[in-house]
Formats: sequence, structure tokens, C-alpha cells
Amino acid sequence: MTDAAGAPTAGERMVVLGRLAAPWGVKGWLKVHSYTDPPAAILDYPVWQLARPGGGWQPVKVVDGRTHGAGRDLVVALEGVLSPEAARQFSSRDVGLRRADLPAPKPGEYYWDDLVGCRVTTSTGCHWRPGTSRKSTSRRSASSSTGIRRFSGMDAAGPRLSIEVVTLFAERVQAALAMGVVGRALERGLVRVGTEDPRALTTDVHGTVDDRSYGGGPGMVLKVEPLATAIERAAARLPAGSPRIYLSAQGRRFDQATARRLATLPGFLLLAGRYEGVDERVLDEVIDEELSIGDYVLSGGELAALVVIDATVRLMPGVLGALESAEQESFGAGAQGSLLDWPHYTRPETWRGREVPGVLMSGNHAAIRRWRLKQALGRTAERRPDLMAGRELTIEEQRLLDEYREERKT
Ligand code: 9D3
Repeated sequence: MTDAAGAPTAGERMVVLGRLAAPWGVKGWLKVHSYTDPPAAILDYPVWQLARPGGGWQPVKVVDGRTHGAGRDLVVALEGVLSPEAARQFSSRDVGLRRADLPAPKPGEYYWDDLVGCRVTTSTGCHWRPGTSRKSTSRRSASSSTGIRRFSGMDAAGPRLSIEVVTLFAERVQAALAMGVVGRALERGLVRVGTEDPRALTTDVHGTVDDRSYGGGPGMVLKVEPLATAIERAAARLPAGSPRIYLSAQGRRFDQATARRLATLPGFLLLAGRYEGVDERVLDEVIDEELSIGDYVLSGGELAALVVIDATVRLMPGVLGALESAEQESFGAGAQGSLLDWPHYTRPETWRGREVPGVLMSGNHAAIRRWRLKQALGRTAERRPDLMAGRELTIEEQRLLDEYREERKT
């Protein structure tokens, strides 16, 4: 075991755990943006290595720390750093550890860093390559890489949700899924999304997937074959019983409750239509359910499929950080029905003569919570009375809503 308190020598493999941000408060604390999973796991290590601006690392002791807000941010006190001025010198510097100082992962768990450059195959046949892209804001030296992410379920579980999309635009669907929260879930192997393109199954030289509508009129209809074959091939890659869902303007409206239901399934198939639609007999024969994402006309089902996947995947355990999920439960996706969000502000304090509401600057957390709940209730009642209709208000909520309306009048 290396001496954690000593500075690493050149050439030792370093793993970046996070990045120090701005000074916080008056006692020399600093904000930290953590890359570990969960974010607070960075606090499990009492001594960090701090990247020097000119290269190299120096050890620093963490004497106190806790989570701050609902993202990957924490606040910490470093030994010997007692004023905001002292803390400022540490801003914007990476913190990390020697790879050798990290604990051995449990069986079936891997550090993301150790897999970079490898091709990973799970027992269920899902392939991907762990990459080095993570936070666009983090700069990395050649000797360090991406931050530690303990990856589990690789041999035993495999992806917990398997999705297939049947579409004429398979590559564009895959490209759109590579972004953001869903892209990360795919990268981590929590979810897999396969695609099947009916055009690839055609036998004629033109790759014909559509035909004229019986009865006449403009617009083409997706042909029975090769669509049915594509659906059945995609379905064969899913767990038995996975529902087959057709996205269409005639479907039942997709909502958060449907996303919650889909997130509990081991798999589902989405059929994205094009042209005027799909031959009705395919729907009768191989489709279980029809969903629409709202009352407007799209050019095809692909964007709707992406909406359904995004809303569903972010509800799966482990996809969002613990703090984001907790926030989601207390608001958006709660069982009592949802409220609209409250207003958000960041620096500067005054912008074009507009001030940040004073209560948010007060440091009075009880008052801030009340203000936010009041805004959420008031805005929901004003903008989405339909959401309020299904909601029982507590005495406090009713009082806050009355206050909101009273303040609006003046
Ligand atoms: C004759 C009317 N057609 C429009 C010119 C009907 C029509 C056909 C195909 C309307 C839309 C589409 C394509 N739409 C979808 O595939 C779709 C969709 C939508 O348009 N709105 C909301 N949700 C969805 S899910 C799939």
C-alpha cells in the first residue's frame, strides 16, 4: 500500500474524483463537483491529491464535508484552509487519488477507468466501449482519466431494461440517444436500445417499405412485409412478454404514470411509423398498445419514441444520482400528483435591474422551502388548474396558495 499522505511520483496512474469549484461561505470551505457514484462517495477518502496548476499532485486532508444542493456538488473544508482568500487558490483544480489507493471493487464491480479502451461484453450480449468523455467541464492531464464510477451488474445482471425501436431512421435514433442522461445510462449498461430497420429486410432493389393506400387518396402506407418481420425480429431480442407499442397520433396519451409503468418492465418495443401510417392488420397482429405524445402532428414516430425512452429511462434506479432522484420523488413523480417547478435564479444578484428574490439570499432554509412550495403551488394553480384538480392540499399548502394569490393582487 502506498502512503496516501505523500505526493504521487511522476508516472503513477491517477484517477480524478472531482473538481474544486468556488470558495463557499466565510470559513474557507470550497464547493466540489464530484464525479464519483454516488457523488458523496468522494468523501470516503480522507486525503485527496490535488492537481497543481503547473503539473504534478499534492496531498490535501479533508477535515469536513457534506452534500450541497441536489446535483453532484458538495462542500468541503480542507486542512489549513481557513478563509475564502485561502480557498480561492484551490478553485478550479482537479482532485483525485492514485489508482493504487482505491479499494478493490467487489466481485462483479469494476472501476470505469480500468475499462477505458476495452470492449465490454455482458453475459446478455450487450457490447460497448467505456469512453473517456464525461464532464465537458473537466480538464484532464494525460496521466489521469475520467473519475471513478463503480460499475456493477456487468456479469450477473446485464441491462435492467431492454428496448427495441423499429424505425426507418435507426442511425438517427441511436445518435439522439447518445446524449445526456440516457446516453450515460446506455454507456453504463443499465439500459440497452436495439434498432431494427424494415428497409434492411426488403428484397427488392429499391428497398420498398411503403405502398399506395387501398381506397385511394394521397399518402403512402407502411407495407405489411417487411414491417411485421422487423417487429418480430426485434421482439425476439426482448424478454418474453415485453409489450409492443405503436407510436401514433391515435394512441392513448403518454404521461408520467405510463413512464413509471414502462420503467418497471424488463423490456418493451416501440414502433415508429412514417408516411400516413401502418397497415392496420400489422397493428392487429403484432401490436399490444398505441401511444401518442400529444395533440399535434409530427412527421413520424421517431421523436415520440425518443420522448418515451427519455422519460422512462430517467426513472430507473441508478440512472439519476441519489440526490436528483430524491428531489424527483418529493416533487415531479410523487404519488400525490405533480406540481410545476418553482422559479430558479443564479448569479448575478441584479441583472438588467431585476433582483433575485430576497428570501433566496437569506440563508433561512425553512423560509426558502416555504417560498418555493408557495411558488410551485401558485404557478400550478394559475397555469395548470387541471393538475390541481386531482390534488388534496394540506393546511400549509392551502395557506401558501392563499398567500400567493394575495401577493399577486398587490
Ligand atoms: C391525414 C392526416 N395525417 C397527417 C397529415 C395523419 C398523420 C399521419 C402520420 C398524422 C401524423 C403522422 C405521424 N405521427 C406520428 O407518427 C406520431 C405522433 C403524432 O403525430 N403526434 C403525437 N404523437 C405521435 S406518436 C407518433
